[in-house]
Amino acid sequence: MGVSTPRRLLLVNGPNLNLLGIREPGVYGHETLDDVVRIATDAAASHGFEMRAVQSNHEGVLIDAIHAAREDCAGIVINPGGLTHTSVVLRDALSGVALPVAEVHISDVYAREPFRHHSYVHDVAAVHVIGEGVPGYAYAVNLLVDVITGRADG
Ligand code: CA2
Repeated sequence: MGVSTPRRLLLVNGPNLNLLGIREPGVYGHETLDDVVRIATDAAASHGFEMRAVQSNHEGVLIDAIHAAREDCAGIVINPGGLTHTSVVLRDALSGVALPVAEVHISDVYAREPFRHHSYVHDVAAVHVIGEGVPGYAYAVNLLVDVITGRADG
């Protein structure tokens, strides 16, 4: 990690993840988006990193937050929601800012419908945590910090 690497991460949650804990608990569990933010923020703090969290149902808001991270974040933890499977635009934003990325999915997308098996984000992410539930966000933070600090290459 360089002397000027910011000790801050960006947590991005995509469309519909504001419904966590409210709908479809059989798929996504009972924890809410607030729980996700707290779990990820605590994991970041355990490594001396701050967390900035954004959730939006609007692709452009997510793109703007990713671009802004270039200024003051060391890496991005992202659950793109359904945009995972559709968005070249989101992939280009992540690739364009050239920060290390951790891709998180609460559910095991590979055990679900075939259209969830492809991720446009997959090969721009250094870390993948899939199907580990909400605790997966903490695992993703830990692995991403390893990448940022040079303890692992993904
Ligand atoms: O498993 C994941 O984390 C997903 O990224 C969640 C997305 C889905 O499209 C991906 O295939 C896998 C869906 C996010 C919507 O979340 C909801 C939560 C509660 C109720 C309804 C939707």
